[in-house]
Amino acid sequence: MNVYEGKNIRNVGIVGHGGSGKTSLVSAILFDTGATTRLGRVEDGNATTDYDDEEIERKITISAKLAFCEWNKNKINMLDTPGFVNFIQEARGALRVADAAVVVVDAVSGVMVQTEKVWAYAEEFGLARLVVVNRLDRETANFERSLESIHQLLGRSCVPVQVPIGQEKSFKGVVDLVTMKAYTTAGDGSGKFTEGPIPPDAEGRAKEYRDKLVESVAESDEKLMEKFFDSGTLSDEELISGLKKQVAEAKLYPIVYTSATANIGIPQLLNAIVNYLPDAVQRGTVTGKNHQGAEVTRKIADNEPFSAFVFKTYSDPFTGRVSLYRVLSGVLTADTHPYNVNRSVAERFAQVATMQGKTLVNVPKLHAGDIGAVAKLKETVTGDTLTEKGHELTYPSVKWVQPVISFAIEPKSRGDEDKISQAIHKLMDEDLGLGYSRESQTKEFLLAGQGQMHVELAVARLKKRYGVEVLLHPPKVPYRETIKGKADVQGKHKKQSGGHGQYGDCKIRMEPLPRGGDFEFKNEVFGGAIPKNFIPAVEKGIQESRQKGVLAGFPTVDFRVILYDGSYHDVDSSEMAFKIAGSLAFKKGIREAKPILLEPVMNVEVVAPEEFAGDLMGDLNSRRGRVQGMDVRGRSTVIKAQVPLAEMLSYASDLTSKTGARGSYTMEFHHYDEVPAHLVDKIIANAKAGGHGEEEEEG
Ligand SMILES: Nc1nc2c(ncn2[C@@H]2O[C@H](COP(=O)(O)OP(=O)(O)OP(=O)(O)O)[C@@H](O)[C@H]2O)c(=O)[nH]1
Ligand SMILES: [Mg+2]
Repeated sequence: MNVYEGKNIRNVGIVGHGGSGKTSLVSAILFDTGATTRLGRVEDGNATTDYDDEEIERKITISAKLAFCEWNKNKINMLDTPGFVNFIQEARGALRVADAAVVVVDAVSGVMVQTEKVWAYAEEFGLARLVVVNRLDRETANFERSLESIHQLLGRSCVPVQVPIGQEKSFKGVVDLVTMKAYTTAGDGSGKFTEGPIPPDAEGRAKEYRDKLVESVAESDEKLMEKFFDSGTLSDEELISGLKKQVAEAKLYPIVYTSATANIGIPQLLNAIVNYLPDAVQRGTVTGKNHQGAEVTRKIADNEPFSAFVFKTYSDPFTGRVSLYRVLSGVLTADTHPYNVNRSVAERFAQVATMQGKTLVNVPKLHAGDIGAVAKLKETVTGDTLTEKGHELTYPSVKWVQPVISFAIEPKSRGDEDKISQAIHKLMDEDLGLGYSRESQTKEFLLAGQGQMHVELAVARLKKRYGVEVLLHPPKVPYRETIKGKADVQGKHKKQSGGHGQYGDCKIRMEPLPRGGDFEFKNEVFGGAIPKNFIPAVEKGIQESRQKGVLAGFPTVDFRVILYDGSYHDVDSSEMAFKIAGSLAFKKGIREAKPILLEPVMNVEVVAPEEFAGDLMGDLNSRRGRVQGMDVRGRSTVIKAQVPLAEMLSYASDLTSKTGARGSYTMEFHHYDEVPAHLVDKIIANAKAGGHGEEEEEG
């Protein structure tokens, strides 16, 4: 393995919708550049970057992986990322450290939901982008249609720098619109190709798109524009340098065409990466913070003190704990003594290395801009900064989105709670999209993640790695109780037989508040019927008892209490006695005021290919959902609906099986609504069986 300086390194995040062929492209690249001797295949479980058991079993990428190749005296670091919605945050994490995004689009289905999402991530980080239209060998793959979808959803700044020669079964190469030469593959999967004149059947299209390319490049630069108007064209040098500049500035996004599994167009893709995408030092500087929290910039250069950002740590069955980092300044050698600024500890590097899929590859040194790997660091976790001692700074960690779905977990064997919590926290160190908490109302432990598969995977890993087994339950729905009518009641607590007695007496009115009104307490006692110092005790009694409603033990909300009268005893009255009186009045009053159950209703947005729209709307209706609208986004349909949470608990897996994993959804809380009468008894019975229900009455 040669050593490369930053100007000869490209760091690319390979991102795109699930199944567009990212992992297969990495395999083809590694094979064509001689890094592997066999073309790895996702199907056969031997793709270099899909090596985890769970990935091989599911045939999808679950976490971002590093691989690298050497091409035309440059090194390309590739971060292969997942496209499946549950793991899409991994793509964002990878783009955080990449200099460019290679956005893979399926030639058959065009731009899909996750394509748009990763595009937005690249936008957020201001990254250069190269669009790869892959799977062009497939039936119904189509050059024009895929371009239309790209233009419609990613914008008109995406411009072909190639046109394909043939498509579907007859796809056999590409015409480069800069050199205006044809690159035709041998057709045996070897990746070998011949350079030659443009075949007659591709000539018309090549000329048309060459003109469009020249125009696009000229349009975005004043000087080139002038030249273009004067002479009607640009020289090849002007075209290349103009293109390069505008790609680096994220103003133009070149499009290339491939088939990963048939190994077509791969060397030309590599040329595009090396020729057009920015190198590892091109952005010049990075910004971090010093000990005082002030911003400091550091040059991405070899002659600066060493610093690196750890963008991922994970446990690997082969090497143990692995940390991936990007060297942002200085040169890392065996003599460097890295210091973890976030944890304030020195870390010992067992090796200077990089990662080829699951294999650690030692290198003599890593220059500023390069990406490396190290095994078995003791303290370092994702998001930490390593520097030379005396030159400390921290780089901003990437923020992960909140989990979207949570499940109640229960240890299989009692007494495992502590072990489970420790193991979960270890998982969370490497997976920032997980969450763990205790629900205060139901007292359940909740494991939260980006989707059902994400949470199930975490449970599988708990067992495999840490030997702890948990049962996964859907979380309990946080129902509420409220009243529909009014009440006027008395709560009297009196015990005056022998010794010090107890006496508290209050009269209250109750009335409903609008949804979201929670609770109000009004004091209208006149003339000292209840002494002032006991009035807060009445309110406290009501506050405490409303936490467990009278129907099924859910918190009671959206009502007002007006305390208007009562009586007291000079000796026997106490705060405690008035608290109990308040609680008695509450329970009596609620029963009189027509108590009802409320359930959370969610805003749900489902995205799926249009052929599923009818079926999915019917399904949402059968879940008591109210469909509020339908939209078309590319070739996908977006359905918006409001659905009770109780009906959505198994939606993730139902949607996957209904759409063959091509649908996805998001869901967030919207409002509480009354539970329909025919469901009330069942919910009350369930709640009581599950330990909810009324408490013993005091006093
Ligand atoms: N015909 C054809 N099939 C392809 C091509 N590229 C990938 N595939 C197949 O498409 C499927 C998905 O490919 P992957 O490489 O796993 O896709 P991915 O983008 O890595 O998927 P995720 O990791 O789940 O996001 C596999 O069955 C591949 O064999 C291609 O160019 N042509
Ligand atoms: Mg993959």
